[in-house]
Amino acid sequence: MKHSEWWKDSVVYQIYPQSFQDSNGDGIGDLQGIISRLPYLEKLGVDVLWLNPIYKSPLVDNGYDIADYYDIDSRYGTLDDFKELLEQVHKHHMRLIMDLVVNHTSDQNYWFQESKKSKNNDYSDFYIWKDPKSDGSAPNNWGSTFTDSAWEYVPERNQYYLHLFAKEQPDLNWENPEVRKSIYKMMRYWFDLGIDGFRMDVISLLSKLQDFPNAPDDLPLHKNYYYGSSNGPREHEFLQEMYQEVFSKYDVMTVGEAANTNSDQAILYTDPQRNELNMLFQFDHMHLDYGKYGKFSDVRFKLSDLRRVMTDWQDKLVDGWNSLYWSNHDQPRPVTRFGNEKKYRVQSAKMLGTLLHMMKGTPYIYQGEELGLTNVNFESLDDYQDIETKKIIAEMREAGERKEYIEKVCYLKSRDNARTPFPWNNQKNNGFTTGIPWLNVPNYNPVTNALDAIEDKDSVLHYYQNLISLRKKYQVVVDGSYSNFNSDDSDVYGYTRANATEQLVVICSFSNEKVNYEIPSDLQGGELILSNYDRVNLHLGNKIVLRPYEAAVYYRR
Ligand code: TEU
Ligand code: CA
Repeated sequence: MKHSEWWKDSVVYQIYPQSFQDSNGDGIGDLQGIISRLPYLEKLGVDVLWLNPIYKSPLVDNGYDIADYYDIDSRYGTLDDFKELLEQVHKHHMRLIMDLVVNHTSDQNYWFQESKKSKNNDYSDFYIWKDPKSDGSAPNNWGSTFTDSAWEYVPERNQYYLHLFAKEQPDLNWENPEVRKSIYKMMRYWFDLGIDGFRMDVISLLSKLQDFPNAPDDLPLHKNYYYGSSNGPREHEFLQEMYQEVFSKYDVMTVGEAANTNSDQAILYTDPQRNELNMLFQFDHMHLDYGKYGKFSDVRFKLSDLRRVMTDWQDKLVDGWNSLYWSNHDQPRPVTRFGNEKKYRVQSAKMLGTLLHMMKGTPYIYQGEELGLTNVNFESLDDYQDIETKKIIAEMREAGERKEYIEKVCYLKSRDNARTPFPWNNQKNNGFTTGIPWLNVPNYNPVTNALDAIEDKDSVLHYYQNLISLRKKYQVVVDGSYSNFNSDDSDVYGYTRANATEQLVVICSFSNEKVNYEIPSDLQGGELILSNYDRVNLHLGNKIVLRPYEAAVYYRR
């Protein structure tokens, strides 16, 4: 049975539970905290809430290391709290999707605890075990995101196991039908409880090349990590099986996180005829400012590159569907990265929101993006808690990088920028907790907070509210086809969306200065339905003087 495609006209809001709202003073955000903030989210107008992992976990990688797929971690609450949350989300006219982490588990998971004991128990083949090379070294040269080698030796079995992430995150063996069955069963459990979908962690890594070949030496860092596991030979077979066994039975949405996946491969995942996933998180626009240490660089993106990759995905996914995002719990704040966090913080945050939300696809808002939050000044490198940041700091120190450089790239790229507690007001700890926040940044002083934003009619928050409402008002925002009309401008990104009766003309400036811009003659004369500046004095005939980071959306019939 095919279900309705409600996710196409939805806006998703991502909640990082640990950092959203603490309800009991232990400094950790929790489920009751989220319940207490549902009115804020309903008012914002978002349709779907996505929660980062809240399952039982030792939190080596903040919950992406699951020890028990069937239980909620006690830091966040109980299963009853979760059921209450789900009911309340639905009462507030929203839906709830959970994170699904099935490429790997925690090493504390019962499956792994059993698996590592011997080569002949029920769980022996649940993970990827390989014999050492004759000299005792690791089976191949694969690297991992959070450690040097992707292999860890276990004496009990005299074997290595594969972990593409931390050594406490062993990769599951998807070749084993028992693994797949166990995962599908667990997925049905959550759907039977009533959840509305899954965000599927590193879903493009499930199927590994079974001869486990060495990666070529000259691959850039971020490619080496997933060499031999990205879009592997049985990937689509597994997802089609998952669809038959699970998704086809429920009216739910699915979004796969797909590292190392290009737009041609994405078609295979998202073409509805193929019965796999609804949409993917792509990484091409996240890789535009990579440098020597991969993500941790001070390279600034180029608008021409951004326009090229965004247009590529918009053009390619015609039968499939795009997910649209600037940031998440792994990425820095968009105003800092793509806008101007100082002089034009508010204007550039609104412009970035406009560019993204008017594109074709389902937009995702990461908590705090709707306030235009910036990256965070950590006073000392020791204050970072994220496992990825810690690894890269050690690596750069070892390479002899200057302290100032390390501080700079961590400021620009650390995942902790997005993981700081949500600022609700200007009370103690910005209203996040009455205790000590789990991620405690000395002298943390966010540029704004939710309460101020609610009171200020020109805030980024109100603008986002408006952006979301346009999707409900104009069908063309949902179904219009995309066309980029200025492929060579170094300051301005312009595109149209069009269906049979309506057209949108979207113009966004990425410049810190005023720029003269002429709307192409066949696109002139629309009604201005959205602007991040006062509307007066915008037009000079058909020429517009675009002010710094100005965004304008025109509507034509
Ligand atoms: O991230 C997957 C992923 O591709 C990461 O390597 C990502 O590129 C990196 O964090 C960027 O800095 C997912 C989760 O979103 C992330 O939080 C987890 O740490 C990771 O999987 C392992 O589960
Ligand atoms: Ca708490």
